[in-house]
Amino acid sequence: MPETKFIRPFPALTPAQRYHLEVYGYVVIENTLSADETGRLHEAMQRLKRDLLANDDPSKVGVHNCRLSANKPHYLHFAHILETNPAIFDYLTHPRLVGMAEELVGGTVRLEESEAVINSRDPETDCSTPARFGFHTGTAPDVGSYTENGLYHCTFVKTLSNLTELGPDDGGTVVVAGSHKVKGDREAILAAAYEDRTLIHQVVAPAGSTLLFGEALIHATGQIRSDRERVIVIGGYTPTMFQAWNDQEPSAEFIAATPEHLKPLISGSDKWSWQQRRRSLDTPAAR
Ligand SMILES: O=C(O)CCC(=O)C(=O)O
Repeated sequence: MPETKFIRPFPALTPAQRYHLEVYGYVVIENTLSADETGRLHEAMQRLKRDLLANDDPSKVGVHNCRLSANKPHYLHFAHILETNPAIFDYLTHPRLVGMAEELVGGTVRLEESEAVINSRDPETDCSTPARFGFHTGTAPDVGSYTENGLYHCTFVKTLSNLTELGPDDGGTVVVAGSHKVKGDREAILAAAYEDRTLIHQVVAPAGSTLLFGEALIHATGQIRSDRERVIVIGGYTPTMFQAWNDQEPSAEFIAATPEHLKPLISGSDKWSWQQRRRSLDTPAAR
């Protein structure tokens, strides 16, 4: 029987995972994806890379409405991967991962963007000096965040899953821990973090793990110092009444072909019928 309802766990995080998210602004959940799911996704990304690079201009919308928004020999950034492969669609609609995003948003979500990065060591990297990073945010404390039941929520959330193993030299995402709650001058926060680097946390996790964070947290791509290629896939989620990222609205044909029970997630069709969902810190995770 085909699915008719989109059932996802709530709350998706254990109290300890929720507390970690509260304090640091992110949590890494290991092995959210099976080896099979990780392998399918890795293969899908390698195929997409080949197909896009075969285009005359990979920055123009090409393979299944996807494009390369950065195209350097050591760094490829893919925008709007949603429509490219069933493995990627399954990732972006993965009930547990969507449940994790809903928990941080504090209610039902729509897909806001779908991206990926394939990168390797930048030949310019000077491994003898401490790394500097391209730190950024997608929203800000207060503007994009609020508190319910004493817990932090953010209206722009990412699930970022690594398809390759990330050791300490493999360039996992870096974040300035706790910056999701700190209103104030970005440069001052960064100066503090570079002075005390224990404030900069880096994702180190087995392939198939997921970093969940809100975009008010200051974050960046880590620095690869090893010879390993890094492959990550990214889902962005917002409350249902928000818009997709620029040029990441799914095509009408793709929405028409999406199973009914997943249409609101993909298209944002629930709009202002947003349903808030609240938990308390001590609520056990649903399985
Ligand atoms: O490449 C990464 O690890 C970070 C990706 C990122 O900055 C983002 O999704 O906003």
